[in-house]
Amino acid sequence: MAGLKIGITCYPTYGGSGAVATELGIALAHRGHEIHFITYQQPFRLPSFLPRIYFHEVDVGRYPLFEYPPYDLALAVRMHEVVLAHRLDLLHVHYAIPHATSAWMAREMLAQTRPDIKVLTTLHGTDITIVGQDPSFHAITKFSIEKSNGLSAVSKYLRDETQSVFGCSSCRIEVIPNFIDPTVYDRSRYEPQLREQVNGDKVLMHISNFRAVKRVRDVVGIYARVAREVPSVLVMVGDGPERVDAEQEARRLGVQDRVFFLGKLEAVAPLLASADLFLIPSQSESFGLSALEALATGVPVVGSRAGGLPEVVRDGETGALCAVGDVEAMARSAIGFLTDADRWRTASVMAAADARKRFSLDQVVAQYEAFYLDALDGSLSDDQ
Ligand code: GMT
Repeated sequence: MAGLKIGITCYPTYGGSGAVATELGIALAHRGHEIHFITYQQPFRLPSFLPRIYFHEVDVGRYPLFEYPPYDLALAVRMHEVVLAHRLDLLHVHYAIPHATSAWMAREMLAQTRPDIKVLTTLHGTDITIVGQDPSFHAITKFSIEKSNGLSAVSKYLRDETQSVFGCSSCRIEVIPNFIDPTVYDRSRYEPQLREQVNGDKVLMHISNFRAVKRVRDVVGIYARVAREVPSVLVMVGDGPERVDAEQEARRLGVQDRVFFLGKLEAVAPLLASADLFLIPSQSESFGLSALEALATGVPVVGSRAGGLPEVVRDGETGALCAVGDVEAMARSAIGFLTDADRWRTASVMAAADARKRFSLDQVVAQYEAFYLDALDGSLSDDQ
């Protein structure tokens, strides 16, 4: 297909939606498209230079009157400017709030000069399941997603949830899952450095932004139960509001010397290659990108049967899913994998193969290209 000029807006900070948006932009640029990231900071997974990739910083400015500087307006103005200056074909925003609203404003401002510009929104999770349902944001989220020229969600669960909570059962929402680069999430590529440091103990791992929804205290609780039966360590990657709680829980349960908090790391694939089990006991998870990255690296996943996780983890095969908060059951499942080498090996091989079969970069990026073409052909609902 001919190269498109695409504006991508996402949260540039540590998190799944920013990671997906950035890796999508990089993959699209490899396929000949021109990508313009429009956001307030260089996205965390974006290298400093790549051909056909540009970064446009949104400057909110400061004025003493503003207790809350209006980022959504500054973003709309920057989108408007970049569309005109670089003749973009479309704006693809990740995470509805406030990106879909800013893109709608930019499109309104372009009504005379670029009436053909399209706005596509990818829903990632808490923009629908938590923040979008807050009374302060519900109406504007519903309005903005309905005004998008195309909508995608990262799982069937999130599509159904969007249609139900926003009462738009007829909204057309494409399900385009998150993806992995199989050459990056490949166990055989990395030296098992971490493993050498733990003297043969099993390595349990958790990676997240440590928000309440991740239930990081449960991660520590599961590990403490496992540690009673299996010589092991827990490696916690990431940072966020609940990190202090998790550290306290480790002290309370007496496992603080075996729990390592590494903070935010950019490249997680080499670390995952040293892991034996990944823990994700979230309250809600629209997809669970970190779980997919673990599976692709051959790491079985134990977590909660919540949201879109059952679409990613094959319960009983590539991992085990239990009721939210059932720390005992998750610990038993974890011990089951860690104490049965044949079972672990079968799950590990199947996890890597299944992730490649269903969530490989090439096939998912092709789905996004089809999504773009569909919108540009005007065949998606043009409810403006
Ligand atoms: O919704 C969030 O908490 C933020 C977002 C992020 O930027 O990390 O996470 C969501 O998007 C990811 C990428 O699509 C999904 O893998 C996560 O499951 C989803 N988080 C939740 O639904 C809690």
